[in-house]
Amino acid sequence: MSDRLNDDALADLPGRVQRPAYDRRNVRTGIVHLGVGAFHRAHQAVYTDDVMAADPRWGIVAASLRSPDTFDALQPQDGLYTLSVRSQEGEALRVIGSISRVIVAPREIEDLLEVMADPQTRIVTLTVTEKGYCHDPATGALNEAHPDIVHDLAYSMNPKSAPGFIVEALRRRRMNGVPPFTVLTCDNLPSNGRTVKRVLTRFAELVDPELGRFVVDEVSCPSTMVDRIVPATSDQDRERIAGVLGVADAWPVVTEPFTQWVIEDRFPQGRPAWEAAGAEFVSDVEPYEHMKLRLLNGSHSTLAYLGYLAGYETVADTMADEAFVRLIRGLMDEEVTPTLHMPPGADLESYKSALIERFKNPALKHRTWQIAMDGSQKLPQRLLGTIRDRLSSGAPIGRLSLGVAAWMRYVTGTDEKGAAIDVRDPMAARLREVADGAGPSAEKLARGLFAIREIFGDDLPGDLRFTGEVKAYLTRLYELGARRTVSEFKIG
Ligand code: CS2
Repeated sequence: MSDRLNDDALADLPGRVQRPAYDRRNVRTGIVHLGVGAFHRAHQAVYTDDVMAADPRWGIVAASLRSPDTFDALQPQDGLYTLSVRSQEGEALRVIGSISRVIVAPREIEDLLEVMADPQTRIVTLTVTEKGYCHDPATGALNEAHPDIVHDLAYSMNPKSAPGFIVEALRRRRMNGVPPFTVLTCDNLPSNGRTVKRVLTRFAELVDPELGRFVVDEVSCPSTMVDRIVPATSDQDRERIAGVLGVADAWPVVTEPFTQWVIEDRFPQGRPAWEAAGAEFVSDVEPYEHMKLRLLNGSHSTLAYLGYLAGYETVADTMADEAFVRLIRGLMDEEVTPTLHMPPGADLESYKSALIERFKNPALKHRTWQIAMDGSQKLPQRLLGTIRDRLSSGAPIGRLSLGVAAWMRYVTGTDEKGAAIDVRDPMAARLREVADGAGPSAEKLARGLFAIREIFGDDLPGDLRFTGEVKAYLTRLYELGARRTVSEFKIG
């Protein structure tokens, strides 16, 4: 018997571990996924696994656009991995079988393009994180100076980026008379379907104006709202899970019980019946997207920067401090909720209370440092859009501004005790330069960062109420530290 999770090991797993309810040999490929990180494996791959018994046409070929790590872990496991759902009540384990093959894009470019161009592939899903769209976060337009885009436009048959792969595969399909696949983005971007369509259209136009028209007219890019908290897997998780399985799983994923997926129902080539697994199909995702990005992710980023600076390792540790709970509840109730326009029947009160409980889940070790990553790509849709709405109606922005100030304090790269912060961000070098130039001056730091228009746009740096509040809170963060700033928080 194998000492590793794989098809042969399934039959001998202990009874408490749920396993695929279908014969994996009958599964065909209907979906290609780009960006096979933990989030995809704890979310879309699970919804798909749920419907596979009823409809085996939707197996997933999943590609890593960069590192071979996921391939190395899952290839010896026949694509199988364990989903661990953790809460205070305990842990439920389930083996997911919907991923039939993992491809490492940089070394198997042609294989990936081939499967994307195959008529059986009807949907290309994406979780490539915010920065993977190679767009300008403030405007949502393709960043034509992005090194991967410059490369992919010059060598369009050998792409590196997600837009490069998708457009080349669409070009091949068009040439072969195969209808385009539906492009389903599952990243936390505002109007994510519209954003990916804008980026793909521009990229295609630059390759060939006719291809650009084809993308505009023929390619469906429904928007989605995706939600499930999935912290990075730790070695402790691996050990604990292997202990139960009786075999090793090199890369299980650990998540919470909550999961939500709201999708616009525009799939000209068909789709799995994901509604049978709990997904919600609607005609317009935008209100849900705003709700989630602004309430969940806006709070998450605020907690991550302030919590990290206050010395808290995880979100749950941060939320064990009542002052942070008060701040976040105030942020949601007073500053975000008035900007949301929900359809009748949506219950924001329960949603927000559930969010507080989800953030408090002590069984999840979601590091503040992990969420703090890539702030330059996240701030616009998580905090700045809300701030713009509030400014235009003259409403208070205190807690939102504190969130932005905490990000500024964080990206200086030095914490409150003088230790280095490992700031991960595609703009890290530029942020560092501003911070170094500013020295200990809050005023200079704020001014330098506001000038980055890819983040703050052309409008916010000129809004004195906004810049004044952020500077005031940044000064407090320097003087009092994050913990006291939060516990003594008052508006203005
Ligand atoms: C988090 C998200 O890392 C982050 O930036 O805010 O990944 C968050 O956990 C998910 O969006 C929850 O659905």
